[in-house]
Amino acid sequence: MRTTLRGAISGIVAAGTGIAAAELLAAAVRPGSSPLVAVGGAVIDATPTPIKEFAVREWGTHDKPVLLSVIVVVLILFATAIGITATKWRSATPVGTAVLGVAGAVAALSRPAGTVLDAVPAVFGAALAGLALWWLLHDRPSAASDVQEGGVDRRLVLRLSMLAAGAGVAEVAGLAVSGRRENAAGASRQAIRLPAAADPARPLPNGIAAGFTTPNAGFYRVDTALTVPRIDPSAWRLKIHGMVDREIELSLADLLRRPLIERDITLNCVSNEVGGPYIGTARWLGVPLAALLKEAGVRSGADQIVARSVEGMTIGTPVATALDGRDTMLAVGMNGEPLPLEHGFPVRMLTPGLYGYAGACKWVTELELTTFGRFDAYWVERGWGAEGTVKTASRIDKPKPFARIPAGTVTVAGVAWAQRRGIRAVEISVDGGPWKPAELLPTASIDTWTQWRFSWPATSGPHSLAVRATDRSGAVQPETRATPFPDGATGWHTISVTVS
Ligand SMILES: Nc1nc2c(c(=O)[nH]1)N[C@H]1C(S)=C(S)[C@@H](COP(=O)(O)O)O[C@H]1N2
Ligand SMILES: [Mo]
Repeated sequence: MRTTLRGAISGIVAAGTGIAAAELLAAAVRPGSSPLVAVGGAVIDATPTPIKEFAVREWGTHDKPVLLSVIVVVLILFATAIGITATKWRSATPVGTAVLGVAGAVAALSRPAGTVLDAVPAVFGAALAGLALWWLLHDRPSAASDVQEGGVDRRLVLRLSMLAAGAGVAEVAGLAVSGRRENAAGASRQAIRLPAAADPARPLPNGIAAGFTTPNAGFYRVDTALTVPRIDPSAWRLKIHGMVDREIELSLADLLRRPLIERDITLNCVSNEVGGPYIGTARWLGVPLAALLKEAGVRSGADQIVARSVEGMTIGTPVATALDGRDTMLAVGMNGEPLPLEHGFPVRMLTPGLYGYAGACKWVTELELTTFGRFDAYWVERGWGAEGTVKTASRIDKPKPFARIPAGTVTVAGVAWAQRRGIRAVEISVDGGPWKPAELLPTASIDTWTQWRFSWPATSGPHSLAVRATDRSGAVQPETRATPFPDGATGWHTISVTVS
């Protein structure tokens, strides 16, 4: 029993030492090569779509801390097992830590932007963990016995404390180094002065209700990036290449010298459930993509723009959606500020009428003109629809589901959206009764959501409220429930309330 405990603690402390050292090395010399983050990224990419869906639905933006915690727990269990095994069988030390090192290295190399150098921290950390475990368990003069009366192994306790202290220092130093880098990225973002738009957004019409524009801090975030990419804006470049007559390479300064447009646009995620929160409207500032593509000269036959981001995401957008007159842009500003780091700083794509996974690549560094036949982007490879056209949908925001409200006139309110088509009508059905028109509030454009409200004479008792929208082509939002996979949820948002 005592031997088991000795092995378990030694395994955990040795692994902790190796991991802390690897994280410090990664933070110091090669940001983005953190083994924990690489393993997390590999897990995300390998996770089957239904589980990803579940994670996004259940944990939203917290899916990443949840994943990192799971990885740490698995590491602790593995380290415990290595330590215990090593007390009986010495070769468990090199074998076990080598497995860790190889796993970390493979994860690092599997990252889309991964190079051999990215595998170095994992290999270094695993080697250190192996040496530490050897030192703890096997490095003792065979004759000597340090086990005191009471059973405390002084030598082991001393070595464990030294390693734990060293790991603690390495961990703190690693966090400090990456913290400094984050602050530097934040500072260079704040130093950016965005030029005024050559073609500004129209002022929002009178009568728009509070909540039309989503503040940046409250804007939903969906991406596979375990850590937010920190791009140095002065080193950032965008390359437009592939099926073009002339390759183009632009710096941020080049981009900001061009005439900018400013537009109110609603962005939503294909993973949004009926009634879900992954939608927001912002005032975006950016460079129209059409002009850039014309300069590059898109070759005939090219029907897909593959946007690549600094951390290796690929998002495929139809060429037609950049050239058909809509405000597809390379966005640099969001609600009067440079793009927040989480939302793609310094530059992201934005395509009105397409879900984010099909038109809104964040941290973009490359646009490749190609064909849908030749290349499947990240989500398409995982079974999501290649087209990504936003479906007409609507949501009840007030009252909240299961609210208890007093009888009398109740204002039911919410939003409806069908970017590129616009909303013609919103209707409410109480308790499955006839559809009654809601009042539409003024809106900014067909690319934004439309707010609506409905005066409901509420009588006491339990009630259900359902909403449906009709777009300006006359198509009514279908009742049939569909899951977000593979091309967006359908069905009417329905809530239950109790009127007293
Ligand atoms: N680089 C990168 N861009 C990305 C993603 C991603 O995972 N990585 N996710 C896309 C998806 S699925 C959506 S819905 C939008 C979300 O944008 P937001 O986080 O700014 O709201 O970003 C898109 N752009
Ligand atoms: Mo999304």
